[in-house]
Amino acid sequence: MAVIFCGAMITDAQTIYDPNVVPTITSKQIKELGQQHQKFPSSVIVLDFEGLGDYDAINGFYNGGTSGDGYSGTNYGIEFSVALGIIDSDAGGSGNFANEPSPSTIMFFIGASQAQMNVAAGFSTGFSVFYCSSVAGSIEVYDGLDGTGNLLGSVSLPPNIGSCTGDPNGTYCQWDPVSVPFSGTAKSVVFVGAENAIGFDNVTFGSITPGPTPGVPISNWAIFIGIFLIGAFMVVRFRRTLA
Ligand SMILES: [Ca+2]
Ligand SMILES: [Ca+2]
Ligand SMILES: [Ca+2]
Repeated sequence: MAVIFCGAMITDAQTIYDPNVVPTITSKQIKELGQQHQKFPSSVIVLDFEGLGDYDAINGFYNGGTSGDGYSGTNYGIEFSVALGIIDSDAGGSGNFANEPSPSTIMFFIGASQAQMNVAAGFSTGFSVFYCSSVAGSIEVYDGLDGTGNLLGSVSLPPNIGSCTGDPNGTYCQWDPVSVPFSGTAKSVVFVGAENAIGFDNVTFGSITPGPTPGVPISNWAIFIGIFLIGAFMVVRFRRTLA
């Protein structure tokens, strides 16, 4: 009996959705998460999944519609199927993860071994995302909707669950960036893995570099360098004036 009990505990600990956690996050708090959008460059679209509910079917959240729980995000013309949003248990949800690239919501799937994303208007250049997985997975990009047509590009995703810690709880704690460069126009992306065992965040279009993680103040550095250059220019001008 003890062995079976121990095995069950390990299994629970290694899934993204933890059924033993009772979510406490309120609808108001979920909407506030959605309003705290990361500052991404306007030339790229980043789906950070913030504003989705806990264990919430994404559906038309990014397509002018609603998620399963009735939330709405920006209308990017992107429709998801099978995929769910889930919120970190440290933020009041039921997600067993940490260090997610944009707190506190990620995308995962359950009840199937893959999830899909359709972009009816098509997209080009490339596609990138952060992932964390306890199983081998892959991402496939197709030129037809629903994973049909020609395979334009793919990337395999080795397990990377690691033995890290963070924020302060969560087994799925290591997030690696991957990109799928391709030529042509893509209309769907298929996320392949195993149910409840692979998570994604910061799905980024128009760039092969996924949206920056929090705590990387790229814009601050740009401001700092700008101030330095202006200061150096003024010193040079001042010295010339004296001369
Ligand atoms: Ca977190
Ligand atoms: Ca956590
Ligand atoms: Ca996120």
